Amino acid sequence: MPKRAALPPGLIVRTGKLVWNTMWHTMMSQMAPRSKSGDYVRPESSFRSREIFPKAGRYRLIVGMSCPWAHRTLVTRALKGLEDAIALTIVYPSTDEGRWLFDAPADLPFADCRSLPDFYSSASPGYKGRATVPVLWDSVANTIVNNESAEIIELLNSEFEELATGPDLYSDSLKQDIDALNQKIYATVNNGVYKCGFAQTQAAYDQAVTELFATLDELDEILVTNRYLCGNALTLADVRLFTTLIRFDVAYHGIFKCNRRRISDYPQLSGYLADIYQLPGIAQTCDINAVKRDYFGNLFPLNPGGIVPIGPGWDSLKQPHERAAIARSKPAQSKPAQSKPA
Ligand SMILES: N[C@@H](CCC(=O)N[C@@H](CS)C(=O)NCC(=O)O)C(=O)O
Repeated sequence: MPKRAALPPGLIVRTGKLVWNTMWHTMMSQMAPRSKSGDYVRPESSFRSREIFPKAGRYRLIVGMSCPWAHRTLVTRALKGLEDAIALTIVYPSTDEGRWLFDAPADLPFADCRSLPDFYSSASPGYKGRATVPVLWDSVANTIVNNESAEIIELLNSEFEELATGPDLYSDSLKQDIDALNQKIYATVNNGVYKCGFAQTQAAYDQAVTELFATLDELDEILVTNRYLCGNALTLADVRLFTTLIRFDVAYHGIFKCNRRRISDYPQLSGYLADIYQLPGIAQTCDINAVKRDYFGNLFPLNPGGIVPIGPGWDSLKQPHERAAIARSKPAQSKPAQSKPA
């Protein structure tokens, strides 16, 4: 048989790059809208009501277990002791449709909804935005109350007082400190990890990764003297940081290239993470298999082979930590970070 002439390697590489880059940028802009300079820009949430009629069984949270924004609401629900008062529906990502799917929609009003986008359109006909988790659903008014995690956790903290057993996580005396920290942590850490992972230019990645680790370094410093970010009491600022930190070594370090250091390399942040993980009810809100499966298995443009890496696990979070000693030995100090624009 005559041998067929091999294609020149240069041609294969150039064609492969052209096809892949075109596909990659198209898929990335679907998954992660970006600015002209290639920075990831998270879309605004659409449902922003703050009207709550606190009654056990009236409200339901819809969450995906891998999502750090939804996880904030689960952690707050647990810290406030609202598990029995506020129901839960878990959705799962479809592997090839880029949307959340219901496993058993029967406990929701639109029983024929298979996916979260269907649910959003049934709840709000004509809705054109993204169908994101978390969702706070009002089963009496049959409406989506709010789909912005930052606001849902404030509502869970303050509007369910008659039903809640947990402490105030956003007290008036700490509000200013909490807000200042939140602003910086949102821009550079919570959303910062996504800015690293979804960057479409080297410059956008370089900036995001530099800001991310600058903030982590600063937070580690604060935690030398403070058990929690604002002192000895846990607040919503900790809730918001926790759900990013717990995914960091397992997912963001690899898939989002946040790899200057791991959280387990930070002397304070590592113990702080274990401290919060070990608080009553919190470990039950954490699902490492969902985190690995969804980040590595479902963000196709970032991991086309879908291979899920073996490590690391969360065993270190179950080990004893010394954080309580900080509260005993030192007066609480609040050191709000200087806020910078995103
Ligand atoms: N601003 C929202 C963001 C929530 C968000 O981006 N959730 C992601 C999962 S981690 C989602 O549901 N994405 C589906 C989509 O964008 O279509 C919040 O904090 O509540």
